[in-house]
Amino acid sequence: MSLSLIDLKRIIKAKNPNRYKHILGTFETATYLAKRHQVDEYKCQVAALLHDYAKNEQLNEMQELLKTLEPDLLNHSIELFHGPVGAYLIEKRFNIKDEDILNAIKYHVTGHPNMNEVAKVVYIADYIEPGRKHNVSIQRQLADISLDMGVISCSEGTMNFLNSINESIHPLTLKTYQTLLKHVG
Ligand code: DGI
Ligand code: FE
Ligand code: FE
Ligand code: FE
Repeated sequence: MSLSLIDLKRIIKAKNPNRYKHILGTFETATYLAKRHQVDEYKCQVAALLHDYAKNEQLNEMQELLKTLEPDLLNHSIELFHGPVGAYLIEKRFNIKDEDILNAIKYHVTGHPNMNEVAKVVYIADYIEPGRKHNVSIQRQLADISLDMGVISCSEGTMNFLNSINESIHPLTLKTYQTLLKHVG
């Protein structure tokens, strides 16, 4: 892969100026977690920089893409759209074929029961990066000990939040939580 992190940062800053601080925070946290848990640092960094790439895409354009990519998602919250749409656009526009990177982006909102270590790093980093206003100290502590426990705690936090605002939980969010909980036993 030939994309440098510096080029990627420039591209992302121009495309998502209002999200850039959050994206840099996610990048720094992903770098830290990758080192800490010996996960491929470059893949985590690229996925972290690109994870919210589709966040400011037009809703109707995302819906149009999802009709072929993932029609079932159209029955769920629009908040979930930018994961799969982002992965699709990144493959097309940057010619990134690495499945670890693409899956980390695709599943960064809901998680996935079979997510690998790169996806876990990005999922957690997105939730605990320094700019997050809500209390994430438990998630930070657990992610330091184990990526599985970090994911469990982040998905639990997300589900609590969704319950508090009466928002429905996507099956993948629940399945991620349940499956990883079984793993750590
Ligand atoms: O894009 P970000 O704001 O950085 O964070 P994100 O992509 O992790 O989450 C975006 C939103 O999606 C957040 O407000 C919570 C929401 N979300 C996460 N999982 C679910 C969900 N919304 C619903 N309805 N169901 C879910 O399972
Ligand atoms: Fe996101
Ligand atoms: Fe998230
Ligand atoms: Fe994010």
